[in-house]
Amino acid sequence: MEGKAYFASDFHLGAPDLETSRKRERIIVQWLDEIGSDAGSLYLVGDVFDFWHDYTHVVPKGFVSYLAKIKALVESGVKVYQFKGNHDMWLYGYLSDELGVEVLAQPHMAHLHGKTLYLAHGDGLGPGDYGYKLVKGIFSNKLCQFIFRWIHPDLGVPLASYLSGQSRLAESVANAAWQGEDKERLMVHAKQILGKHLEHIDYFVFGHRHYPIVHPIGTMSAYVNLGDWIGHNTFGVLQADGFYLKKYLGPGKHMVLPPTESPRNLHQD
Ligand SMILES: [Mn+2]
Repeated sequence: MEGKAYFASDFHLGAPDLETSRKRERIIVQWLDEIGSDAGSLYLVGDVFDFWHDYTHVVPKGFVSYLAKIKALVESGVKVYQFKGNHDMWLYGYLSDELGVEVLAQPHMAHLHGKTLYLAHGDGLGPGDYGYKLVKGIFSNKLCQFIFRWIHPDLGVPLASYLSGQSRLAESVANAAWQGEDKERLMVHAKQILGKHLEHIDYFVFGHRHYPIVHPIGTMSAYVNLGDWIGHNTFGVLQADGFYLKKYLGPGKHMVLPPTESPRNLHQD
């Protein structure tokens, strides 16, 4: 039997401080432990780390129980994918070499349980957002990456973590409420892809937005945002009878979030 496919994003491990992050890491590891029993694949849809940089000989401190759990899942036969997010785009090879995770930088199509999925972290997709697209261009620039690599980690990591926190705060203010179907960039992006893609797509699954929702596109497709593990602890699961967005409530407990016709503001609960 085909194992279930699980989806989660935006753990932002490391933020806003070590103590808070460790508490969140424990909950995430507990959840990973539970899904290990029936998972065939796990898609980590970006911003797993609030900041990450692969140096040639140095690994950023922290996240040991999380990294060990991911390695254990891979070794038990779960296929683990991790998208680069806007906070952790500097993954060069550590996660793939050391943990056996497949790192993805571009939108990815998956065929699972008879469904077709379009997956992406979501940063820089859709109309507008030119300021961010410029910043992403700079961070993706080989010369800038080369220069950052030569800043001592004791200086470079706190500096980048600070900038990462600033950008996360700016995003969370801008993203507080649902903008409406025609203004939500990832929703617009999904509709554009659906319009020009030859193959039917059942689910568009993104992170980045930190707003958990399943919202229909026409009658045959849906936009899914996985939310985050800062305030929502939400995840997706695709199994034989369809896709569910769920909220993890603690050991052994989760609830299904119903698909919406008109989005409710989950930030209030
Ligand atoms: Mn994020």
